[in-house]
Parts: sequence; C-alpha cells; structure tokens
Amino acid sequence: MSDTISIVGLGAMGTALANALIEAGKVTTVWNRTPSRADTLVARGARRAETAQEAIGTSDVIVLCLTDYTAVEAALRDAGPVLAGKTIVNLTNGRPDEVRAIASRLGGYGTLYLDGGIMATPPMIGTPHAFILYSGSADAFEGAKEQLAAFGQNHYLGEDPVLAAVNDLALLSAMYGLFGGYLHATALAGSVGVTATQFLPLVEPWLAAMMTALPDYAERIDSGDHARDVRSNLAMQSVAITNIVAASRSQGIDPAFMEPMERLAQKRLAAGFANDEVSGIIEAMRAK
Ligand code: FVH
Repeated sequence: MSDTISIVGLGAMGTALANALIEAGKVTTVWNRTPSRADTLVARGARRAETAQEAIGTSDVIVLCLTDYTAVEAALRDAGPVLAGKTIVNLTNGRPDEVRAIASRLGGYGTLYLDGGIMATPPMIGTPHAFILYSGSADAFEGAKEQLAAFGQNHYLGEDPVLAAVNDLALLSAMYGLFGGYLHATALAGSVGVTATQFLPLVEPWLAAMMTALPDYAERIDSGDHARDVRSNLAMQSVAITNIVAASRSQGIDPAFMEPMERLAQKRLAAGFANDEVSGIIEAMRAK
C-alpha cells in the first residue's frame, strides 16, 4: 500500500478531496497554482508544496484534479525527473484521446497511471453517496485504493485507461439529458403561466415513474430486439415528439433541446421501425 498522497489542484473539488484525506488521517501534501487556496488546508494539517514538481516528488500517489488537460499538461510540465515509480491518479474530466495520450506519455517515465471520473459534487465527497470510477493500471489501483476510499466508493472498471472517462461522460450525458429535458419541460409549462414550483409535483413523480422503464430498455438494447411486447410504439411516440417541437415554437420556446430527438425518431421511422419500442432509437444514434 502507498502511504503518502498529494493533491494537485485545489479548486472546489480538489479542496473537497484534500479535506476528505485530512479527515481520514492521511499524510496529505497539497499544491495549487494560486497558492492562497492551500491556506485553509495547511491550517488543518496538510503539507504545502511550493511547486507541482515538489507535490509529485513528495508522495507515492498524486491526485490531479484540474480544469482540463491543458492544466494537467501545465502541472506535469517540469515533473519528468520525479515521475518514475509514482502513481498518478488523474480525476480531471477529459476525452478518450486525451486520456490515451497522457497514459502513454506517463508510461514512458515508468509512472503507473490511473484515470478517474468523480460521480459526485464537492459536498458529497467523503459521504456514502459519492462514487468514483477508476481505470488503468491494476497495480496502481491496488496500491492506492485504501487512500482513494476516503473520497467515496471506489469502482475499478479495468485496465484500459479510457474506461473511466467514457463511463463518466456517458453518466454526465444521462444527467444533462435529464436536466435539459426538465428545463425544456418547465419552460413549456411556464409558457401557459405554470411556475416551476407548481410544475414540480407533476414532473418529479413523472420522471421517477419513467425511470422504471430503463431495465426493460437495457434488455432490448443488449438483445437488439426492440420489437417484442411493444407497449408504446415509435409511430405513436413520434407524433408526441413532433408535437412537443411544434408546440414549443408556437409557445415561443426554443425547441433546440428536443429537435435532435425528433430527427432521430424520424430516421428510425424512415428505416421501417414504426412498430418498435422507442428504445430502438439507439440504433439510429449508432448509425452515423
Ligand atoms: N465541482 C464539481 O461539481 C465537479 C464534480 C465532478 C468532477 N468535476 C471535475 O473535477 C475537476 C476540477 O473541478 P473543480 O470543481 O475543482 O474546478 P475549479 O473549482 O474550477 O478548479 C479548477 C482548478 O484547476 C486549476 N487550474 C486551472 N488551470 C490551470 C493551469 N493552467 N495550471 C495549473 N492549475 C490550473 C485551478 O487553479 P487556480 O485557478 O486556483 O490557480 C483550480 O485549482 C474538473 O475536471 C471537473 O470536471 C468537478
């Protein structure tokens, strides 16, 4: 097991991660580009590194939690001489191409690389509601998992470093779909004078009820069979989808959020799947 840990990047999330480590009694070194953001953590017992290179050189495990991969590159710029034998855990949101590039570059220094996706907001860190996806070096995960458990539940997905980032983006896609749908729905209801507070008791249980469709959709998606036991066929649903887009326009609401769904439903209909479940739209998404 690795004993010492550094947090590089003390924004809202990095600060929450560092606090969770201090809370768990871990020897924690911190570094941030704007040094004053480390002050409260240092007052709570964290060790201050003066440079990113020092934060990396000081610990066995180094957690990067930065805005993007440009910031990751900046933080690692001078670290070459201290990277050998270290475990880098990169919790910065990124794309698969970025993950592959950095995993390969760090491999060249003899560094163990673990990529991660944080499925939590800063206040959730250290609570049972937080979970963090990891992928990459199994040895790195085995060595660091006890320290990483201070953040929330560990989910190790496998050796391919992009697994965590792609699953993270997929889960965020589901979240933004939900939020976007909610915002569009609330704007549409608002166009006839319904306030968001009045609409909430309708939309909340409706979304909860619709979530129960997901296990059935998952089975259909994995089997490719969207035609069995159809309850709400695509032809019927596409009328509702087109009505949402048209009604949004006539009510003065931008239909931009729903238009892609209409386009995909029409594409699937044109391919001859009018009698299938709406889950079949995934096939239209897959075929570019
Ligand atoms: N906050 C959240 O709700 C989400 C939850 C899910 C996971 N995300 C990801 O976590 C990464 C960091 O997010 P954050 O919320 O901590 O972001 P900020 O508070 O904006 O802090 C950004 C830190 O990045 C540093 N930074 C930016 N550019 C550079 C650079 N070129 N060189 C070095 N450091 C850089 C910045 O430093 P400073 O501005 O204080 O000097 C902050 O430490 C992110 O990937 C989320 O997607 C959070």
